Amino acid sequence: MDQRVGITITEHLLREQRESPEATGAFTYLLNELIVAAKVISREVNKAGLVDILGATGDVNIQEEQVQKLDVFANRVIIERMRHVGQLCCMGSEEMADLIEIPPQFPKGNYILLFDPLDGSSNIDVNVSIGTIFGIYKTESPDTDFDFLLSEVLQPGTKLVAAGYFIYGSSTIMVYTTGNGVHGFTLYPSIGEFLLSHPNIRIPEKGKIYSVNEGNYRYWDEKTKAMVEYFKTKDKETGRPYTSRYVGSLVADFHRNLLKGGIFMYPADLKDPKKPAGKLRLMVEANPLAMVVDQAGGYASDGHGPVLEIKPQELHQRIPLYIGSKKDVEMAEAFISEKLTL
Ligand code: AHM
Ligand code: MG
Repeated sequence: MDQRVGITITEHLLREQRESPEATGAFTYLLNELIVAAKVISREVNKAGLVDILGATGDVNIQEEQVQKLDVFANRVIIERMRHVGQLCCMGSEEMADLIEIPPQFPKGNYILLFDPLDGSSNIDVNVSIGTIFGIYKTESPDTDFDFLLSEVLQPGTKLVAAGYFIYGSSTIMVYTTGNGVHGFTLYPSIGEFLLSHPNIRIPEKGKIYSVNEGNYRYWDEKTKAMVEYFKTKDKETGRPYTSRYVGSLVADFHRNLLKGGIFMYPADLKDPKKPAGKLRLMVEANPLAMVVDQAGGYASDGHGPVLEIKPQELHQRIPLYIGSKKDVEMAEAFISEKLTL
């Protein structure tokens, strides 16, 4: 067993900081504050059934989806907690159309925080795991000019300095990477601390699980249909058919496949002409999880190449996503490029 199992997230961050000669402590402070925000959200998620916090507000967000009360709460907690820490030059949230500027009364720093405050919102009301996803970029020269900031935010995932997620499930778990492996921490509610429970996570090279919303089958192109048929087809040698698992919370589906192996996909579909690239967002969902999976030995693709290498065109850009065990994602790519057919 790894000797470090049980150390607190703070100690872990400090150790990483000490190993990086140019570290100033700013980043450690930033992540620590994000962890506090996640603890507040976790507490609220856990008592969601007890108070009048479930259900929709009646508003529709910029993605034209129903806004849930907990979404609004989580978004507010992160923004209010993070805007005064002094390490950020701006933030971007799935729930907000534009970048979130740091108010003039607060100091600014070099980091950019992008987040999906509460992913899997359709599962809030039914006690299924939901989560918070985050990615952190750095800019060399922070500026207050909006256009400048947006151009700094639209960096490919290869430039992420950290990424991860919190999953509010049967326990609350934080998984993160700073480019030095992937580590998971479990929140012990009685002491209010995240303790290292999953050091150096490695995703199996090939899995046995495929995760996709198969209700969209009729909206897929023939290549996508063939790929899913492939995972369902019986073949002893390649370990097929795979098992189907789909919760409908990206964080939960991703986390399971990260630990057990497999592929999660949200392909492009013809369901909504306004969303031809599928549902998931590059900056706040795909890129952070792509960095995590990459650091764990897996792979994330948009069907044509690495997600991390996509140069974003806009803050809320959507992409098709294939993510998980390397061999399974490469198999999906082979179907999309028609190198493989059924
Ligand atoms: P959200 O961020 O508004 O919750 O939407 C993203 C979620 C993902 O968590 C999940 O993978 C996907 O939407 C599920 O979509 P669908 O219900 O179409 O299968
Ligand atoms: Mg989401």
